[in-house]
Amino acid sequence: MMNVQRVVLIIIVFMFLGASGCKSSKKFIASKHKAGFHDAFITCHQYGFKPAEILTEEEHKTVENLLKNEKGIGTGYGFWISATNLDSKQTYYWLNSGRKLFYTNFSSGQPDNYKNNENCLHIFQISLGHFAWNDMPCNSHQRFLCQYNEEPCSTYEENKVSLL
Ligand SMILES: [Ca+2]
Repeated sequence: MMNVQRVVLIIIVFMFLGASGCKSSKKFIASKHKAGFHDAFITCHQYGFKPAEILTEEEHKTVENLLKNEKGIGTGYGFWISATNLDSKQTYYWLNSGRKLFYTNFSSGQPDNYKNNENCLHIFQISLGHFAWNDMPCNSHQRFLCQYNEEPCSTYEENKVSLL
């Protein structure tokens, strides 16, 4: 009987945790300051985040909604995402996971490797509220995106977000 009560209690606790939404979910944040591609992503790690990887159309829309609310960004304004083709095969991959790009959302005519000097990707505003990807020189200074898994039962990440 004691064991049955214990099992019921455990089930109730798990139901409560599930109902309260204590599941991690991927979140994106935009830096306030600008940096070169590699410095940008070192900064993500230094703050306990990971470089942002946009893996699906849904995630692209999530980023778009985040950036729409950024003040003072005009057409052409960009944020580093963590893809580069600085590898021996010159194929684009995500810096953090090493995965090749499957989903992409390039602007028309991009990537063009302009002047044979563009090996890092950013997302930029092509028209009001709409964003697309483009390759840029890795040493150009841009704002950048990091990601983290939100743990709704903790305020730790929210506290860090204000520092970036
Ligand atoms: Ca380009």
